[in-house]
Amino acid sequence: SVCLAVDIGGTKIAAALVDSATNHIVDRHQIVTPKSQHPAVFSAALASLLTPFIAPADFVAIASTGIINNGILTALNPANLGGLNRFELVDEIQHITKLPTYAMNDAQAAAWYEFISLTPNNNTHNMLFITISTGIGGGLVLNQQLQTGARGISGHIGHTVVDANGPVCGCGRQGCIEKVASGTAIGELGTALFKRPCTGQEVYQLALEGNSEALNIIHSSAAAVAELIANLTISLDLDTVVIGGSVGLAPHYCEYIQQYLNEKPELYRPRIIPAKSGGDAGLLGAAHWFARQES
Ligand code: BMX
Ligand code: ZN
Repeated sequence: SVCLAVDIGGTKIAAALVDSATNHIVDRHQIVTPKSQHPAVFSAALASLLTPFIAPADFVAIASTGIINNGILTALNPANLGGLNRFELVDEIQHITKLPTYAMNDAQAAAWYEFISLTPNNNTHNMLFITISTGIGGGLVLNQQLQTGARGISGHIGHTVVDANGPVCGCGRQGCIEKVASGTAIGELGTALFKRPCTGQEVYQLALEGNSEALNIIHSSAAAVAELIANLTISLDLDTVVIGGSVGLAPHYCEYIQQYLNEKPELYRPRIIPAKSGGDAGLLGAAHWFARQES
């Protein structure tokens, strides 16, 4: 069968046709995520992106930012979506495509794909996937089973607190790692430091060019992620952590995480590997996960 896979992130929305037999992407297109709190704006953008892909598809598999429960997207951090905090994702896309439609969280989908992409007969039992991008997302595979959670919440590690006195996150909590270490946070810290509007990408570029203040921002982000990995490893007995997202896969970022972990006792240091499927893990993970329900 052919899957129309959709990946809805805080920065971009990608759509692709995936051949379920081979797990290969045959056609792909992406747009910038509309930043509006009005669901109608979101629906219109999805309709124009998806329409050209409908004819060859048998079903739709969505990986989306936000908590996905019973087909409804609830933003934990509405700031990531221009203030949009509730969207009838499955109903809207079913209405557009007239196809059977399924949805799950983006990081959970990517976690699943990265897990099944590990070499066969591996010894991986407990794996965490972390995406450091617009936000910080996560997906947990425990006892080789993806955890989606009874309410869809499992894996939302971006909202664990790393600085009790830190800035208030869009989720309402103070000092979440997403608020201090995500791509958005890196941009905000750069904006405050250089006293001009900066994106996370610009700050990263400056760090790569040797600007020491920008490099400090990147290092604090990687150090916070390393601390989170150590905490989750000792809670969940993680053996493998896969790093993804535009920041997570940027030059040297994984090495920085590894450096900070190396300072900790051995029990706190799982195997750290960069995501194999880069920006396509969400699309491929949702396609694979829901192909099982279709057949
Ligand atoms: C946020 C949260 C997660 C998501 C993560 C990464 C929202 C809208 N999203 O923590 O559900 O997995 O961001 O999302 O609350 P991305 O857009 O950065 O890929
Ligand atoms: Zn938060």
